[in-house]
Amino acid sequence: MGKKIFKDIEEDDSDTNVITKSDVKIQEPSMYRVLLHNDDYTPMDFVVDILESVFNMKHPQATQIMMDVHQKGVGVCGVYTCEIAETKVAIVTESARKEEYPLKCTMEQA
Ligand code: TYC
Repeated sequence: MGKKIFKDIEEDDSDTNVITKSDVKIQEPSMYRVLLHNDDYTPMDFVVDILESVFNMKHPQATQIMMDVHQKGVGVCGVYTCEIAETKVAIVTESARKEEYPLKCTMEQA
């Protein structure tokens, strides 16, 4: 998990090992979709507020995504690195539980 850097050490005839810039390969971090799930009890306005405050959406997009989830059952709020996705899932879940709403937020590898 996270960033892995592989360095190939080039041997040459001299006494030193040289790492050239082109030998440093960076593996891109895995990305995760954060999903919101529909339920019958969480108010629509609360879901729109979450999409605006946690996922930085403007009101029209937040309303669209909320309605999508309401009608289809599940929808993507955004795609993030693992730690950021985990944090957003935790913030959404804690905010909902504080209000005693059953809103479910999960993540899956993209
Ligand atoms: N279905 C909810 C209602 O009618 C609204 C809702 C939308 C709930 C999206 C959760 O992820 C959700 N109040």
